[in-house]
Amino acid sequence: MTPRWSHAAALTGAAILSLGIAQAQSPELSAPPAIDGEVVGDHGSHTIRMGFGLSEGSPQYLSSRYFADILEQRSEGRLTVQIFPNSQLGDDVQMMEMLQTGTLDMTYPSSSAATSYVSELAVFDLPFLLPSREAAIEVLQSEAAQSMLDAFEGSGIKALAFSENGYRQLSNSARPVASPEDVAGLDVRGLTVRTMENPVHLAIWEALGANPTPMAFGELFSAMEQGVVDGQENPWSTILTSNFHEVQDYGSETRHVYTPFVMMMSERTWDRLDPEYQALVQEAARQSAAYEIQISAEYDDWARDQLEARGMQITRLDDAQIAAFQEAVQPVYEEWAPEIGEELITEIQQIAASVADDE
Ligand code: KDG
Repeated sequence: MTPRWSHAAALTGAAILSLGIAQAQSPELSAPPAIDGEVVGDHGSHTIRMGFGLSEGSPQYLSSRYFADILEQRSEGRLTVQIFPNSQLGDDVQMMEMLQTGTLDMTYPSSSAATSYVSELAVFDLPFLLPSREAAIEVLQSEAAQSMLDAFEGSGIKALAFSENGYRQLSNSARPVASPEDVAGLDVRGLTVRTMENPVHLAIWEALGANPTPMAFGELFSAMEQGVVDGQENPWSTILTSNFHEVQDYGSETRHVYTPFVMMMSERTWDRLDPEYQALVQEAARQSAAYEIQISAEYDDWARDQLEARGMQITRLDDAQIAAFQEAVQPVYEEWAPEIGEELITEIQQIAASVADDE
């Protein structure tokens, strides 16, 4: 049986105390797999600085710790990784630029933030494209996905692995949302929704009648707190680990987009590493991405239930309600499919359908 560990780091001590008996303190997450590869040769010492937007409690952070542990153990401490979460070093776009100039070694953005480097990544931004997590993971492990990672070559960025950001859900501070009409507002104004800085996401929320406002993730909490935006959309685990429920009373299980993360390194850093270190970095990235995907799935429903337990009113949508959202965002396909490439979309849909057929 896989060992399980109770992950208390997701919550501060104060938060744990304030939860009360009805709320579990942490999800039961699988422990990281044992680190068992050979120790690599001595090719000097390197400190690798890695920055990203999410917090210490997130599956992204926990799996990055595992990445750091693999490198450290298998290099006998010569390769160390310093992790800077919470957008401390910048937002996704800025950190990718820092990778290009060599002022940062690694970052871990949403694929949506990286479409200006590899336009094919925008396929993941299409709404309701990937019907199940199993289908999404099959796509992330496909040759088509590997070609997207390879396509970063020459950009100054070495893309190492895909992992799971997850199904994005709407949250807001204004009202319960069960339909596109609730987003648009009939007698009231449409919701102002923060989106990632990505044109397909803008198109989605325009099609739903919202006022989409692109913004960096690091600015989001205070923008919601100050009422600059009514809402945002992210996986439940991000909503919880970023404490968005403190400023968002309503959640809706829209699952409108499944976005991956891309673990990446500066090409300058990569080129400085001995080939044996490069192979270790690549292997550790794949292993930690697989672990991230596993614990992200474990985290997801737990996070939703936790949000509910902490007072967020969550609207679950039935098939007919989801279909209404799907219909409302149809114009996004009409506008963006030719840009992204009909062939690529069909290829991804076929990979996803092969999983649905197996089930
Ligand atoms: O660490 C990743 C975050 O910076 C960001 O990509 C999270 O999905 C995200 C968002 O909404 O910006």
